[in-house]
Amino acid sequence: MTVLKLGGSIVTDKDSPETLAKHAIAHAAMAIAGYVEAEADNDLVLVHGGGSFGHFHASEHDVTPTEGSRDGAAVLAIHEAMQELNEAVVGALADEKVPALPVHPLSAARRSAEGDLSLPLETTATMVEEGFVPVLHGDVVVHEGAGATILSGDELVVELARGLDADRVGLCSAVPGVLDEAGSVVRRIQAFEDVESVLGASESTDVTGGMAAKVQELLDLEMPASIFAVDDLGPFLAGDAVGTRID
Ligand code: IP8
Repeated sequence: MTVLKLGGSIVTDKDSPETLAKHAIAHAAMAIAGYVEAEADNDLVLVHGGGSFGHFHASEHDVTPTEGSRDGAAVLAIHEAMQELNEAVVGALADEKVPALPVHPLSAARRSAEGDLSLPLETTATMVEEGFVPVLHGDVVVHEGAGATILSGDELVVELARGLDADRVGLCSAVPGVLDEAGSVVRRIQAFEDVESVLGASESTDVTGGMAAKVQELLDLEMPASIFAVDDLGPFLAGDAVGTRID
């Protein structure tokens, strides 16, 4: 099984509130359709990030992965923006005949007071077994003692990869991988210290931490993960080594 995240910077224009990156979504949907058609036996679970939908509303209402809100209207605004984005992604996949189905984490997940995420995966697993492609997304999540906080797509990727025993993980991002000081792609990362000095914070509004948080989460995984640009999505799905490999 492959768990693939389409970054918020791929599916939206991150600098303009609630703006879809329609061309990139269509391009990704086409690459995924080619894979699903050619590799019918290889299971796929998709996740997408928030971009200018979720992050815009999260920052409007000061909600982060640790700072929660009990304002129903604020939590709903963030969730509804993500639902709208999810509908666009699922719709583009459906247009390419990918049997994609939406999964909304808010309705099933919870975070404990200690910050631990629990997300029942039976529905997603059965979707996969029955030949569907579940499409989850970064969302708001009820958080014991804090109201609701932000659940990043990266956290979902880690949870899904472990819980569904995936063979590999892909993060399709706006950049061709993790870049070094000279702007070249770092081909392999095995420890955070290898890249600590070059990983800055994300420039656009991104409450969940940008590239440094991604690398840290992926290093904790048991299976290999790759970060690559949308042009490398087809080759990644075909099994090629692309972008930065984190293992
Ligand atoms: O873009 C964040 O997901 P991410 C989702 O994967 C929200 O960090 C609601 C901001």
